[in-house]
Amino acid sequence: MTVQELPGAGAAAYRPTPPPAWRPRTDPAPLLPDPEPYRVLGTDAPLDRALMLRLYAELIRGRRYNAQATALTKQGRLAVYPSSTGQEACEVAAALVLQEQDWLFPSYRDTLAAVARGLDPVQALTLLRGDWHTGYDPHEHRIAPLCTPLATQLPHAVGLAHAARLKGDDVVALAMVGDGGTSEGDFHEALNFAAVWQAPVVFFVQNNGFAISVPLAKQTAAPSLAHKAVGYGMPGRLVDGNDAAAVHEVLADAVARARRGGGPTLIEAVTYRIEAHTNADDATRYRVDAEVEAWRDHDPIQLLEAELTSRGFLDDSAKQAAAEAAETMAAALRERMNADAELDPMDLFAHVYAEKTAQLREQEAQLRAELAAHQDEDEGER
Ligand SMILES: Cc1ncc(C[n+]2csc(CCOP(=O)(O)OP(=O)(O)O)c2C)c(N)n1
Ligand SMILES: [Mg+2]
Repeated sequence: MTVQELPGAGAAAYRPTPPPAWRPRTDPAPLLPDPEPYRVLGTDAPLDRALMLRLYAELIRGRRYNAQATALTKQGRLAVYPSSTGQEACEVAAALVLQEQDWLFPSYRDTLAAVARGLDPVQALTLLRGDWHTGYDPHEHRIAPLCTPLATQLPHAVGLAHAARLKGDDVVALAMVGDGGTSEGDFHEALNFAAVWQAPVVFFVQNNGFAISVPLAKQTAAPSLAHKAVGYGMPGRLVDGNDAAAVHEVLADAVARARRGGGPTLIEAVTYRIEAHTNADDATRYRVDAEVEAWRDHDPIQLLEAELTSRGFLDDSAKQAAAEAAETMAAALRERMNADAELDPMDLFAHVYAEKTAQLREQEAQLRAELAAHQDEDEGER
């Protein structure tokens, strides 16, 4: 039975609109991204001095945090670290544009965004150390767990934002995802639901050029990732992801739009992953040094520092204060990460299911028996 044959539908039966009357439901023109990534630094746009200095201090701290976390992997204190070196402008701006009641939905690459939002740097690394599932209470800072399965954080963000709107709560969700994550079904589903529901969500894609070894050209044939927005009926924005002032402005506009009921936005920040995918990856196998060096000349810290210095916003003492604060953070992180965590291996089985499956119970019993046997051996040796 087709829709037209529905019993009782009568004169009101559905009929496809005949072609001459067809019009786009939404004018696509305002949804289209700028032809070039939006930039602020290097233009004569006015800059908010206090905001720029805050961004600068956070970028310095963020770069130091990335370096320290990477060093901890080499010392065996951290299992794995996906560095956001070179992407700090995106990480920091994402944290700064949100209000306290808003939610951040980060991916595994975005520990820095979580830290810039106020999460304890050690708690942010708990998962990557292999100690515990998330390592922090998501509700405390309104930061969803750092998400490893690509793009699955996006439908979660939409669900939370939509639910908040139905309840009348003033909440915006900002969901971060990589260029590779845009090829996942979850990306499509999240954007479609968000646009249909006009949910207060901002989708923030950090296009850092690669999904592990897969370059963007093999990932998509779209004119840009921002163009994908048009297919769902939301605006797409393209921004220079290494221009902290521009990223902050574009994200802040999208968050404000979502907050006033204007619906979702898709933002593509064009940036570059300076380090390998993680410490477990060898990037020299799939890209040349010259490319990395070219991006180093477009470094987010250098761009902001040069601009703020030329505008007379930044002097040597402010630079020194930022560097010292970053060193203090790194020293504390080192010290705390060097302490052995006290872990109970049986915790592996807690919080996986509300009711443990038979297989999980069996594994739990097996581990308990093995641990008891080891304990007996240890006591026998004494
Ligand atoms: C659903 C799923 N498929 C595959 C993977 C394995 N994987 C981990 S990271 C990654 C690349 C993701 O690249 P991108 O989205 O560009 O993020 P980036 O690492 O560059 O920040 C892949 C394929 C995964 N984590 N989840
Ligand atoms: Mg990527």
